[in-house]
Amino acid sequence: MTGIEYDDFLDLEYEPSETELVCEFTVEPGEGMSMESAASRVASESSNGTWAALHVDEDEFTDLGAVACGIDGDEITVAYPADLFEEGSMAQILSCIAGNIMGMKAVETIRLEDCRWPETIVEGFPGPLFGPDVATEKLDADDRPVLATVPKPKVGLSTAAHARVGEEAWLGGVDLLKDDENLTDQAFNPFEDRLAESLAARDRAQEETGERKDYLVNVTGETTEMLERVDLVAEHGGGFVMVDVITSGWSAVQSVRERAADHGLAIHAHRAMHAAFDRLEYHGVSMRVLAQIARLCGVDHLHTGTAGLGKLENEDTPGINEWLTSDLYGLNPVLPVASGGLHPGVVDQLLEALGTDIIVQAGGGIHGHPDGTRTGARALRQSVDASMAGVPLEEYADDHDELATALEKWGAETPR
Ligand code: RUB
Ligand code: CA
Repeated sequence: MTGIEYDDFLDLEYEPSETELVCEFTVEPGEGMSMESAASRVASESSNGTWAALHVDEDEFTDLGAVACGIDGDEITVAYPADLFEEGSMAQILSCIAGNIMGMKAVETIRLEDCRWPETIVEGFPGPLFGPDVATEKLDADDRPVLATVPKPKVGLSTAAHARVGEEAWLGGVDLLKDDENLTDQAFNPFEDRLAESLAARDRAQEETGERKDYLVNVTGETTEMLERVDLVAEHGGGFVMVDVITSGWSAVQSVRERAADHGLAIHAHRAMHAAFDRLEYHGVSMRVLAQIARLCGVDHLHTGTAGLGKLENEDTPGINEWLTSDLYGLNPVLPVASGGLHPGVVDQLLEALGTDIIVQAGGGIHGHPDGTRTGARALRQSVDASMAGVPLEEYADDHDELATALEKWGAETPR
């Protein structure tokens, strides 16, 4: 018989092996609890322990206990044996490393900050089908950032108005039209009508500009419904689907990844609700970890913020983007999306901060242009061209009126 108690899970001498999943947490222990006890309880509750001491027969038991192996100020390190995890199930992994421990009284607060994923776990996941290759495989963006827009107002436009806004933006120079997170299949703009009309507009815009264009249609819904929508996108000749990955859940994302691959579709991941997990610095799950999960599950594009240049709070956009494109046992990289309050006047700063291997996505920053959507799209494209050529925006605006008007309206300010 071997005993399992909450305090058995601490070993500060322990060196995690290459095959273990290693997680970093920020922890504030519960009242009257030492950091050592809190760390041990985190390792226990997230693997095979519970509050009561247990006794098991070793012949009938595989020891899958995690080890709290590091404490550094308010940070703890926990190593998990790979056999604790079911192959290819993100839901199961998260039920361990971000499950009960998020609410246990032994900690006042706890935030999962970072993971080191071993090859054994990574192998169980597909990763992105395309990633940054969409720029050349599905679009004509080559070395410049891919440009995208989301029609605003984000809900309420009729199907015809939505497609018309998209067509104007494509004609002005953006590559991708994107639905917003809360536009799915509502009465004012039904999914299949929108899909058909928007793709017809895309075809006209491609014909007129000679550039490949595409549509990020939001397939988010109940999982079976979502898979049917993925099929419809393929039937109608679309090249991408968009999914609200946090609100849909990772199992649904995994199902979409499988179905999208059957059709050769790329997945654009919107992250609405991520801030419920990552906005607080002392509790929840970091955006960095959410991004890691998204890459494993196989999205091609992921919103990671604007390095503080937009309307929303951002956690370490450059660091997250670097992780998304770093080497991970041969898994394809993810193309990061900068979005939320962007306009032509901040594009030079954005590319300076994040490089050019990104999607630059602007809604209000295009449709709010005083001369309308097509002109707004031109202005955005001009700001990218100027930045790529190393020409200051003000100077480029001397002979580019669309950009000049945008700069007059918004300057280089970060909106709130
Ligand atoms: C863009 C917009 C998107 C956000 C999501 O509109 O609201 O939903 O980019 O945020 P606009 P994030 O360009 O008018 O601000 O990309 O940070 O997840
Ligand atoms: Ca590129």
